[in-house]
Amino acid sequence: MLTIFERLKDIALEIDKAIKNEDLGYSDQQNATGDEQLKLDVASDSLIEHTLKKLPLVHSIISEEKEEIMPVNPDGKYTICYDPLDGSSIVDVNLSVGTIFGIYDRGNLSGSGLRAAAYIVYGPRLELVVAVRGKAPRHYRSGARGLFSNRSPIRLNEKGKINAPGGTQKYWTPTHKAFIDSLFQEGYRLRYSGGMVPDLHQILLKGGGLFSYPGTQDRPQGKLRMLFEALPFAMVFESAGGEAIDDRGRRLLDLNPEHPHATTPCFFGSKYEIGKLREAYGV
Ligand code: FDP
Repeated sequence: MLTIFERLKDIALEIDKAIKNEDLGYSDQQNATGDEQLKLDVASDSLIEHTLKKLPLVHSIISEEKEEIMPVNPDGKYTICYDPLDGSSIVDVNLSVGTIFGIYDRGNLSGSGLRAAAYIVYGPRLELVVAVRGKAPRHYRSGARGLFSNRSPIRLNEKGKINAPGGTQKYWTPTHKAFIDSLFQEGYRLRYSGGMVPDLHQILLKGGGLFSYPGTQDRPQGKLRMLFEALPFAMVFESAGGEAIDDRGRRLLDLNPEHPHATTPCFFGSKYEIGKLREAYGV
């Protein structure tokens, strides 16, 4: 696993360079779900693919940008699912974006098969967070002490102060709207950039809070993809002492996606906020 994490640092540096220096416009391609792709999406995707394909441990890879699973090495142990550039709708306005990785046992693309998770934040500084089952996530940041100096592990407090509510508000259910309002009434502050990686990263580093992307009238199964987004972050939150559940109160890490691009309503937070959510939703 350490070999894989080392390569993620190389990937972080290369994509960061591309974000800072290359064309931010659209390509003439669409991804697996029909979204227009940025040139940066395409470039990040192929960079990650080429880097991961060189690792003997990797059995196969799946990109959020592609439909198919790509075989790499028949003797490899892991299938790596990745979202090469999450938050691409805000990269043109110079907000932070990220890359997410879920490292699964080969042949077991589900919460129980997830062995490790990682994400990169491309912000004013370059950051990498890695989590393996049962250990507090480790956080690396570029800076004076080195490109990725080791920092203290991430631990969430019992209760936070941030509320990051995703999804189109006019399509929220009355239950969800009442719940989000109740957090604001309690004094929670709105922090939502529209990029899953920086929004969740902020909650993790500031000690807690809630990020929600519920099922809505227009998207009953939510927007965020299980293999590439929701499950990797569920592992990071649980390893940091928080929780990650769906709208039926199930741990995200207990879910089995029906297909690689399946989405799920999802909620990530510290214990207190997830407890409040369970009460409000009755789950
Ligand atoms: P984007 O479409 O820009 O790639 O992955 C999807 C995502 O961004 C997340 O990063 C983000 O949290 C979410 O969509 C934002 O969706 P809304 O605009 O519906 O809030």
